[in-house]
Amino acid sequence: MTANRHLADNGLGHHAGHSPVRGERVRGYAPSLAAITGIGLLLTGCSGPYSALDPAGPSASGAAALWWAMASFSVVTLIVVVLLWLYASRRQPGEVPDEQAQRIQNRWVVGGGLILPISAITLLLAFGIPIGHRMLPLPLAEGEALRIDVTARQWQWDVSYPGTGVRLLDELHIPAGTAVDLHLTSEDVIHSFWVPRLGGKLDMFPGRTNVLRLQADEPGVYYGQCAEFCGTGHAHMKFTVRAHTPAEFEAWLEGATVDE
Ligand SMILES: [Cu+2]
Repeated sequence: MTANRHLADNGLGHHAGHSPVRGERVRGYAPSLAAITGIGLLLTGCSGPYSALDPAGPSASGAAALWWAMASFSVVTLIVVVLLWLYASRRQPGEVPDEQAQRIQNRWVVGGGLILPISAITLLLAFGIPIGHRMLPLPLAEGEALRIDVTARQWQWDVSYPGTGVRLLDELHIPAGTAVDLHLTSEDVIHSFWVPRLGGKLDMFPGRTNVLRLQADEPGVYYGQCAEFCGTGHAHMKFTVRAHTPAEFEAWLEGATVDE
């Protein structure tokens, strides 16, 4: 009871007139400050130009939803395991007869070791596979996706628009609201194309072309980064994606097109 009162008194809303010694006060504040700092740090990680938890397109939205579902499930599982552990640590030996203890143990092995993981993986696949399909260049209900070729090299992104002669470095222009298929390859080592707010990452290999479908819901500027360590310049291997309205994009592409 005394300890509880000290905890309450020493929290952020501590009582005036109560004067705990300095050590107690610091110990009382520490958990609250740690919790506030932790929550603050967690929340700052949820937005920003490189946050996959601040999605701006269908592929990224699916990945973020799946992430939240997995994180929530993990937290619930952790809490349940900790509660069970506390319960087990407080039980007296011999409280339950051996035969009954064995039955309980078997139930936990079957439930926690078989039923829970099988259900979790089935759920993950049921939701994860359709979300993964949003990143694949599958046929569209209407028309075709815009194709953009991206070649990575240490430490640049070479971007070209087939049939237009348009070539850019470290910059992509795309129309918002429509699917774009990025044909990704590399000239030297393995790189990985990643625009966290628009979708998942995809590796880029020399001698092979992988196709990633992305879409920005709204016009705006998005940022990308190489997501596979590729040498000393890796950390600076960034690029910008500028999403325009379809009309603005057409105008930009026409203006940039080079007669060959
Ligand atoms: Cu890299």
